[in-house]
Amino acid sequence: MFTRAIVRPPAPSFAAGLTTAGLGAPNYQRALTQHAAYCVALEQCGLTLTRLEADPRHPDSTFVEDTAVLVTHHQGTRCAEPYDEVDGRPHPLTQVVLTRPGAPSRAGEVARIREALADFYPLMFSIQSPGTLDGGDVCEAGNHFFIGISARTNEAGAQQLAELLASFGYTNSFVDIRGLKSILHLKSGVSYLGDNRLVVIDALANVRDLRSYDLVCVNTDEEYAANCVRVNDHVLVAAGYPVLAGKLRELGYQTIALEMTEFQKMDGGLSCLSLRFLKRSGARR
Ligand code: CIR
Repeated sequence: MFTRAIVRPPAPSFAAGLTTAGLGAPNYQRALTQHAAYCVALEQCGLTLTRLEADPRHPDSTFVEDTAVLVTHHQGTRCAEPYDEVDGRPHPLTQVVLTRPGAPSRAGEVARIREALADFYPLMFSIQSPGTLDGGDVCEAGNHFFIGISARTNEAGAQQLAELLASFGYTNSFVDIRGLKSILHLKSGVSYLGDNRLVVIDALANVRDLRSYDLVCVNTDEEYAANCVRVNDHVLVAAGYPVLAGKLRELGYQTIALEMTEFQKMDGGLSCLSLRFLKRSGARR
């Protein structure tokens, strides 16, 4: 369950961000419209948003997911502190790990996210040099985490996160995606839906640790849609990928389709556009 999300609209410099997509330059006005619709969808899923100001110094700063890993404890995992409360009921606790993005142009994005998260979580961990880690390479799947080793996340960064996760009571395994040219981050190709179910691209469907989950496979034509996001009772999916959307609805999920064309041009997907979490009771906001 999530109650909050941090979002940041694209800045006018958005088109100067990093990309390998080869789909042409994004249209800034359309990106703003798509981002606004994304925010409405999160609110429809019950989340209260912290909307950060756009940051033209960092063209990729709309992809806030890469700057932090938010770990929400579930029943049955060990945790150092008692469960937190929301609306008077016990709820799991969240741990925050600030990342050290693998692209030097994105390193400066973390400071603002640290500040925003400090309103909710004064205690935060950080990935240290020489480790690099992008949040898009971290896929929570129940009590287990998959950590992608990618062009952005190196082994040192993955190892640091693995040790932190172990101290929070989670298991983890690494998935090396450096040989897969079609995805930037692990979560470009894998999403966790809850209920022991993963959405995966065909190229990852044979990874041993992933196979212990129920897999919803995404065919090569719809690879971009594999980055979908379960938010409480809904699943956000990119518009224009009817096969995956149909499979999800058949499985009983309520889907919300969102236009993502301008973010796709910059290698971004749905999950990258928000940091979703559970508000701590007693938080300053
Ligand atoms: C980048 O290359 O870093 C951005 N243009 C896209 C980041 C997308 N983030 C993600 O998949 N988690």
